[in-house]
Amino acid sequence: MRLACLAALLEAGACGSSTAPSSSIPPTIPAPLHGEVTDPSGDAAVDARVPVSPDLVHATADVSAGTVTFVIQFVPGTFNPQTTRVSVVLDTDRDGTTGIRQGNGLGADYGLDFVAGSSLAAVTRADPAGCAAGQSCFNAVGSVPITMIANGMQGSVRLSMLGNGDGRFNFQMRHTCS
Ligand SMILES: [Ca+2]
Ligand SMILES: [Ca+2]
Repeated sequence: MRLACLAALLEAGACGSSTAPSSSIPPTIPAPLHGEVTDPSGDAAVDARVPVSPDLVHATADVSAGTVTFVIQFVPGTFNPQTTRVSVVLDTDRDGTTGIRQGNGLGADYGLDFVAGSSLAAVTRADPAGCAAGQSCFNAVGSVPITMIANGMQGSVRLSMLGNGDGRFNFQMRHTCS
């Protein structure tokens, strides 16, 4: 996946913030998980193709009932519902040696490509063997709808589309331009 204009790099683990389940919750039902990352405002790289570069400032990932929901927000006035794209890579097994190695050691097993103009986010699965052979590193496994929100967008993906993990994963997010 070519990253046209790198404006922000966020990373976080969607785990750790939940408290121990109370005795009224059966232990077989995982507590909801929440991950949150922030990025400085005013650091968006200038891109000549768009009048205003989207400036990513905040993203959350919430896992509940077998679904992970990403909410991505920009500095007011910088999100463009026609051209803004956000690429997310997910290390769903939290193992840097599996998937596609990222610069910081994260081993991306799945990807999400939020394309605001299409109102869809493509879901992709890493193909380390194909990638090593010079072919595609991520292959499409489906897509999910994007919902526009104030100054951003959100989308939800069933964990069954992401290898049926337990909902604990590390992720990185990059703003790109379409
Ligand atoms: Ca930013
Ligand atoms: Ca991995």
